[in-house]
Amino acid sequence: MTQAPTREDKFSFGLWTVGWQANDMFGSASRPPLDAVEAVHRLSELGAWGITFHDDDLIPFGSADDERERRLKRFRAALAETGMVVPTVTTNLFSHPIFKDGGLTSNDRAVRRFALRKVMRNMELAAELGASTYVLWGGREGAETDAAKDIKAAMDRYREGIDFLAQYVLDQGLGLRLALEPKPNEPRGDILLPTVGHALAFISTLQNHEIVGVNPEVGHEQMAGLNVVHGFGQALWQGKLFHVDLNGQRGPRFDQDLVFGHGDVLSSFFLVDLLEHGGYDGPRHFDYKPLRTENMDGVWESAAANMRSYLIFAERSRAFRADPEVQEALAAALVPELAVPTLNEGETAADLLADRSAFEDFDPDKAAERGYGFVRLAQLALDHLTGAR
Ligand code: ASC
Ligand code: MN
Ligand code: MN
Ligand code: MN
Repeated sequence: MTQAPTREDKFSFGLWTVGWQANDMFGSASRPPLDAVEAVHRLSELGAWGITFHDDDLIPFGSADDERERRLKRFRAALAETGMVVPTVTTNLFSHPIFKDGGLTSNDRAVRRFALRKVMRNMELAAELGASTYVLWGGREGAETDAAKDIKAAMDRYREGIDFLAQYVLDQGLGLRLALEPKPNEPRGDILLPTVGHALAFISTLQNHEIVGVNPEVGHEQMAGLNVVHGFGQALWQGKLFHVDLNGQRGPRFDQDLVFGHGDVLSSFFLVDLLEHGGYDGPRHFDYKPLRTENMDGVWESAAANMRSYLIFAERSRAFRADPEVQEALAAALVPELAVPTLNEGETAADLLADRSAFEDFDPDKAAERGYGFVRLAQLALDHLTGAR
């Protein structure tokens, strides 16, 4: 029933996902380091299409130029051998202690200037490797105490930094679009641009807003208690869903980065339905962490599981939509009617005021008697999702 993943599915993985050695707050690494070249080969064999990375995933922070070149050469060769692409690249502005108060919004101006240079350098590499999206996750942009940060100044510096980087992309012809990734907290107590909504509002204030969008992560929205389908949906509606980070999360708690589908199953189903049928054509990128309990066999098992989950949901979503009973239930629930504009073409306020059926002759109590039948729809979705239909 469910097909094996192919390149056409556009599945991509962060090098830091399968490469995570599972060192957490309470314990040391439970797995050996993973060579980037092996990651490219193994992911390719599993049917993935792309690989993404933070600068430091590929080239350890502080590497000398010849070491950097040596690593890049091996990586490029692995890409050429496998046909794997690098659709997206991002910067690590969170691991080194220099970024403990942030990169683009650190109180220390010298740190902000260093952060800009780190991003610019890696953007050039991204363009050279053929990437079209540059993700910026500001994990350290934030604070633990409100005494520490002048929020208006921080937003000024955030805007200055993003606008400057976007201008650099335009001036250098790097062909990248920037995608900001929201997260409410962790590692900082509170992170700036905590949700998709905050990020979209921020982007609207940018000079270079045309080439800046969002990269929402399933679990990050859920950490904030938000509806992922609504968040991704609004970003898509605004033409700002430049990229996605798919994974799993169980409600508001620490960032679990579970395999996609291993968190909120229903929400994952409706998210895939949105991506597959809502006009998103970017990478299906997984940003997850293989459980610390797993050895390397389990790592590859978990990588395959992400893609399998996605393909299952995609297939179930097609079955849901094709079911005549679902179509009838959708019509009965007036779902298609929401696509009809509320006003007639060219209708003015005077016209609406003159329409007695809209108000004077409208019987709200009578109209309120209608049931929408949403429960029936929800159950049909669950039936399809579970294979009961
Ligand atoms: C990213 C990104 C995240 C973080 C996290 C680092 O680039 O999308 O969610 O870094 O994966 O562990
Ligand atoms: Mn996460
Ligand atoms: Mn992410
Ligand atoms: Mn992550």
